[in-house]
Amino acid sequence: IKKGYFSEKNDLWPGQCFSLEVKEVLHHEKSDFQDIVVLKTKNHGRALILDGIIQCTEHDEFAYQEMISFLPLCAHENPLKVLIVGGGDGGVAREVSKHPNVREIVQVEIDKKVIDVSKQYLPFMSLGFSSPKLALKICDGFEYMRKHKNEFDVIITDSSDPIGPAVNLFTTSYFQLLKEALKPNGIVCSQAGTVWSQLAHVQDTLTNCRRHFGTVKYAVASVPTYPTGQIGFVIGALESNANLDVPKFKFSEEEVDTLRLRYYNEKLHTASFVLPNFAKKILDT
Ligand code: AAT
Repeated sequence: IKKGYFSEKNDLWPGQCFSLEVKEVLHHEKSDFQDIVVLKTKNHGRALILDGIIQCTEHDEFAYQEMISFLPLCAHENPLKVLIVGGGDGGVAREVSKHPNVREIVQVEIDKKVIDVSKQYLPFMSLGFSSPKLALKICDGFEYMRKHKNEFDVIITDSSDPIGPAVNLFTTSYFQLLKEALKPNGIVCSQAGTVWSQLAHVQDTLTNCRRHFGTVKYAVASVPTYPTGQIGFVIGALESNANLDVPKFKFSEEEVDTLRLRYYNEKLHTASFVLPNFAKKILDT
């Protein structure tokens, strides 16, 4: 990557790519798991790129981190213990620690280098790691799930796309392990890609989740620097007919201000489950 434009080319979104104008390459290294780049961009602040795919940019990361965190947390009656799989930039830990009921957060990230790089270059994300509620583990999320049963109220999989180290985190067996790691009334939420260029992949992930969970839905968020400007989440509850789209916990207007919620609100929670017809047709059971 040089000065000029960084272009996010990948077969997951064939024939198109999003580009960011680069002011400076702040960091570039190869870890044991992936290629890690931090850019200073012209208009989007700093950006973290793993294996050529944009993980977050400073200016719009809040949309993704808030939605992947508060959709499952607020759909749950009382989320005391939360597991985050992935999320090496710290953004999801930052958001989860804002929920007043959460007492304990465990985070499992495979690549320590992503954490180190985020601490050095993305302090607005990595501040999540300083939460006193957080216990951070460096290991593969899939392996971790094998050893933990009946332990968590909410599990958030903030994973990279299904290539490289994250490939197992979208499979049926992963959702089975998630189910076993949950306490009764538990809820899971996973990064699940966009309906515009990956509808079949979104459908597969939903199908894999539906094999093990009683209620499974897909919710959308608008993130301009993710492919097609849209990303979605697969949300599953153990119980059937769970009302995932009606938040059980509501932030007061004061909390929205003091906790700096810039995207998530109660109406948006419900609205994010409403899908356009072409996607609804494929993704609803
Ligand atoms: N917070 C938004 C950014 C991400 S980060 C995805 C994280 O998942 C990375 O830190 C990566 O190292 C970690 N990861 C990948 N595989 C595993 C695994 N098997 N176990 C634990 N952690 C893992 C998501 C960006 C979404 C991009 C959408 N196009």
